Amino acid sequence: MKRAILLLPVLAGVFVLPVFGGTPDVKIVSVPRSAALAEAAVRLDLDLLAEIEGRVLIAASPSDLRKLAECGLQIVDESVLFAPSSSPASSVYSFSPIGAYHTYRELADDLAALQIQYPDLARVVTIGTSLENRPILALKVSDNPGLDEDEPAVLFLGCHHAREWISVEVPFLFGRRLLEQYASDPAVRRLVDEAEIWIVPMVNPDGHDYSVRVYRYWRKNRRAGEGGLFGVDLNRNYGKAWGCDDEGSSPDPASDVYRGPASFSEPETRAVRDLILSRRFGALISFHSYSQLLLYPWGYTTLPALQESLLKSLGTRLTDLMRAVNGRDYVCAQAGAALYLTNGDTTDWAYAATGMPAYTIELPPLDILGGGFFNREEDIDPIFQENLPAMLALVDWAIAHPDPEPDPADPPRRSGRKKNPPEPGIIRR
Ligand code: 0X9
Ligand code: CA
Ligand code: ZN
Repeated sequence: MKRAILLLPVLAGVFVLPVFGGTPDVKIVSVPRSAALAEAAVRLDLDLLAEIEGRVLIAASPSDLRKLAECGLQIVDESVLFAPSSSPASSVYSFSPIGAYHTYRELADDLAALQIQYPDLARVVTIGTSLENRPILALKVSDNPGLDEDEPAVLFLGCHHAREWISVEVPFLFGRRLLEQYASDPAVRRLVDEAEIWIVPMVNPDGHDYSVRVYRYWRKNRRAGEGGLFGVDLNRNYGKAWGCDDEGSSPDPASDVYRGPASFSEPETRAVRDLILSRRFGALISFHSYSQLLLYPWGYTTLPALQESLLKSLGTRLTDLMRAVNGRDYVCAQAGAALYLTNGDTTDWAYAATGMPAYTIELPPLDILGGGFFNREEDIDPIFQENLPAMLALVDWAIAHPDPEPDPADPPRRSGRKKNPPEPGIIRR
């Protein structure tokens, strides 16, 4: 999956963002890795994006290109490889720079419009502010949305990773769907009445914006670090087993899985943490792409969680529902055992802190041959449709199982219970 693509961001520098879309000013070029390039990168403050098979990808302005040429470096224009995905059929009718996908601005506008259209059911809440000062927006869907009703809450997150554009759309469409169906569908009405449904479609707005404007494969946030290295992997920055080894995350700021200098060093992860600790959350899905998986804790170890059997049986029910819609197969498995180890990921922390079932869904496609991070615009709706019954079922489950108990091995919610000793048998570095 994604990490197999081996995009290893290297040195990056400050540069002025170009205009949207076709990036008329900035080209993505590649140059062979060499001492001359390393020297030029520092001197010219180049925005180095990644290294693939000995070639370094650079987001280069016209003046960068001139200077690179003056250095005698062999430049290959790779821009076409990184063009935003769009299908002419739908984009022709849309003025959006990325077609049916939401930019941050479009998302903010569409969420605001939902609140205006459904004032009795929807609130847009700013749960924090990104590094580049974008409000991190949540849509709260509930009866009496202006009140804290002390109902079980369920959380749907999208876009920890900038390039996973489809992961914005599924939670957004879920919110819209609940609002549209409330009046006519008694099942939806019951869920919205009895729970608070929280949706944060774009946890990483800065990274997403960078992926839209400059470099489609950007993954991390846009933290500027020492030596011009950019980005913390937000899905390695949470506080459960953070940095417990260098396999599940990296201490190297150049890495695509850089965990940051401390747990919750990033405002984006703090925003999610503070939301989760602010009320009674009973279940969570964090959407990513791609691979068609539904993963449950732990991710930091191959050992099972205390609630393994619940996490697995509920997860399997969800994947059964998903498969039934379009026949597309999603595999349910423990994250650390089935995929690869991660530490500091969202769902490990959320499960540890609250005891709620917390799932990562890796949306389609199955693999790079199916398009990798590039889902066609026409696939957005079918992908949403096949996730919808599972999302509804999880809300239903949370209503029936209020107030999860934290794993006794794990930290308590802010409001209450005492900290217990670490889980036996797990060696932490
Ligand atoms: O590596 C990640 O953060 C997630 N995959 S992605 O390709 N979207 O980046 C997977 C996180 C799930 N947790 C574990 N595998 N432990
Ligand atoms: Ca409610
Ligand atoms: Zn991801």
